[in-house]
Amino acid sequence: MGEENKSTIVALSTPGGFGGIAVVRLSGDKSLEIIQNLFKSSQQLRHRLAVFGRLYDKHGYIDTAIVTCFKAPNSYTGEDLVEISLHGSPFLCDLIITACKKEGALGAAPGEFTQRAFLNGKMDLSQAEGVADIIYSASRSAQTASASLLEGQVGDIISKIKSAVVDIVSVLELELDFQEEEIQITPKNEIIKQINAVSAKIESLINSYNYGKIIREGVVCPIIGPPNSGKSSLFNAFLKEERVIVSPSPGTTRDFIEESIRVGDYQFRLIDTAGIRDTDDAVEFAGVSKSKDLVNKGNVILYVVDISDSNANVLPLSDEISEKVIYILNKSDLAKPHLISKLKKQFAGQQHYFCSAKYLTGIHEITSGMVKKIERLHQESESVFITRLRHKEALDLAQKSLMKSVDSTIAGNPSEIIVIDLREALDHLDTILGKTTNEDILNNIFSHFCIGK
Ligand SMILES: Nc1nc2c(ncn2[C@@H]2O[C@H](COP(=O)(O)OP(=O)(O)OP(=O)(O)O)[C@@H](O)[C@H]2O)c(=O)[nH]1
Ligand SMILES: [Mg+2]
Repeated sequence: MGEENKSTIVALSTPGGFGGIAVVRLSGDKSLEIIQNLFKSSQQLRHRLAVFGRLYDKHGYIDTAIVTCFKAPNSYTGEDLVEISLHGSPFLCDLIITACKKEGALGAAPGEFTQRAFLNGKMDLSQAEGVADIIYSASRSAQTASASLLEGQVGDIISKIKSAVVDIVSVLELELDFQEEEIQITPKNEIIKQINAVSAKIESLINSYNYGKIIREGVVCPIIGPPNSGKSSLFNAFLKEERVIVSPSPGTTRDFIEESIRVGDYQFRLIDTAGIRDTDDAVEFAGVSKSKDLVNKGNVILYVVDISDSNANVLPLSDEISEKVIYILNKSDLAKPHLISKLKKQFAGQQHYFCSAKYLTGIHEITSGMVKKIERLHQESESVFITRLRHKEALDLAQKSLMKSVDSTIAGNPSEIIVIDLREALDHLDTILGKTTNEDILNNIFSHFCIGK
């Protein structure tokens, strides 16, 4: 895009509400003209210079403000852009936004500033997604991952993978051009080897999503166990111990209560569940479908056992789930000493902690253990990893196309046929960068931004 006379947009870029400062942003061809009609200062407005002055609408004085102008193309959006910092009052912000609209600006849609930055070539689509992610990041690990996305590290890796594919395509197309002449043809084995090398890189990025998803969305951490074992008490104990960062997750109706805590570099989404029936029957356990779903979805599962009950037993779990489980041997304040030593032996092979959720002992050890479990996953992962499902899906499709091209090469198909699949792989990789992404997907991505970003 970037055509002239595109609309000029305005929005509050800071959260609504009262605060020390609020920032209203204008972007588009008329930004400078609009601010000049509303702002009076003894100093001239100049590119990148913060200028102090006073804001007026046609009814009179509004507020003092610092106005910074950025001339196209050297601005966030690539267009003329103005940032107005005024006192953080919803009423004052409304006045100045209304005044900008009267001067011809339109209210910005969610993410429209960043969408314009993308359309004007200031960033690729993966970087734009990084902007949204860094705003919503709620832990050090999420911040680090989104900063890497925003800085273009994911985009760089995708570009490198793309150029490796382009190299293979070039070799095959060169052969096409010189078909009539005697030129050295690259052996099919060599082509297959090169495609497989690219495919291995894609595969490891796809695998990194396991960890990346946890980082971006938080570690899903259901608290399960028989009725009355102390799950809710443990849930409350965590919330007292660690700072709560998010209230119940939005949108979904569920019987489970979810709260997030931050431990170390990670955000854990603790989910208090209803007690699972006391049964030896693993199948019956699995039949409780909601709990089952949650257990399957869980990244770290806290299994609470009431050790004041000397008959308490633990349900058998599949290997896949066992790997994610931490046993919480609760009510240690009531447990008989001989039982504790028996339990230590019984749980020797599994990650477990003794605690009293009621008297808040052993809680810190549990949270450290939860972090340890996640860090193990991290070590298995790439240094740059993908955090967004959209990227994983595009990589999956690219991978499929590469595999098709290998099959095609093995089948002895001519170069022009092999190249079709390779080009398809390139298209899928391009959707990550936003080069061949359709309008609906773009709108969907930017609609998840806040207004003013
Ligand atoms: N002495 C002692 N009592 C505890 C401890 N943890 C929980 N309790 C008590 O055990 C009872 C059940 O605790 P909850 O936290 O409600 O147990 P729950 O697993 O959430 O129970 P359901 O939701 O019914 O499945 C309550 O009376 C708690 O006060 C503990 O560490 N020590
Ligand atoms: Mg409960």
